[in-house]
Amino acid sequence: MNVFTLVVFLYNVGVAYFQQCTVRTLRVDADKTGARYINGNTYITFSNIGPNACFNECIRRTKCRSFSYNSITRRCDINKMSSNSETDFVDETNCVYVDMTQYRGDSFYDPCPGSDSCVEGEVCQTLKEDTKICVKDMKDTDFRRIDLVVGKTCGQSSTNGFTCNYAIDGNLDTFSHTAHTDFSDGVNYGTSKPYWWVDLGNTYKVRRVDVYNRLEAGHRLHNLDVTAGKSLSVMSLCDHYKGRAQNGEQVILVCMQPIEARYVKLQIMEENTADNFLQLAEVKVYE
Ligand SMILES: [Ca+2]
Repeated sequence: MNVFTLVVFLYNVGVAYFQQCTVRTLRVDADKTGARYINGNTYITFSNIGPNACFNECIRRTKCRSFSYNSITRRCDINKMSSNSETDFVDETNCVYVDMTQYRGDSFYDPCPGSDSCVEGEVCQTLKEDTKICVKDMKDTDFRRIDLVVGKTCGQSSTNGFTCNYAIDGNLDTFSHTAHTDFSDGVNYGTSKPYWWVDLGNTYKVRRVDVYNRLEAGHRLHNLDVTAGKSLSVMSLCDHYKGRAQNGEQVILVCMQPIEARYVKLQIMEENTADNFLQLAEVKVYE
């Protein structure tokens, strides 16, 4: 059997389009299983991210031609080349290889079709209005994490059982949880666009925010604005996440440009939809 014609279900990316009560699910298939691509000129490795985050990190970089993903170690290698030569692979259990050629330029998969829009060393970002921009690519080691611990001042639009602190307690099993204006308990929970914010305690040049999604009902994370600023009344857009996310997904949001900020805020920008809760397992902020 030719392994390259073997279609193996890899994962649902979790992007669901609701159109006239029908749901279209984005689906990606592995081109090779049980193997890792070793000659692809890997230029970024991401640690501890989900498979759809790995897909997204690749598709957003126009020079990314393939990726290898290990579902146990959660290691994601994105590569400048693709291959169908057996000698370019080594056996690795729980690892899949995906050739991006088939997805590149297809607007259903590719947020920034038009492969010449960004050059090597840049990442394509899609703004809310579907405007595309190219920003400088950054590696994990280019960022420094700002300490966020329980005790930092935080807030959220409303609370359904779990306060804002659960998003900065260092435990991926706990999560903050807003309520919803459509709750039938008669309580006014304020805005129908739920939000969460944290006071970093000092001013930093915020450049990246990682959102770790709740392990259940992960689809609720979508249409998310990440903003930062010196006060909650003067915030600038860092990045926007369309979603929807998967359970437990780590969503990496790199700011279009560094933002001098003491506050970071996350807000779902959609009103009056059912199931409109903001629930955050962890939030990590980087400068
Ligand atoms: Ca937590």
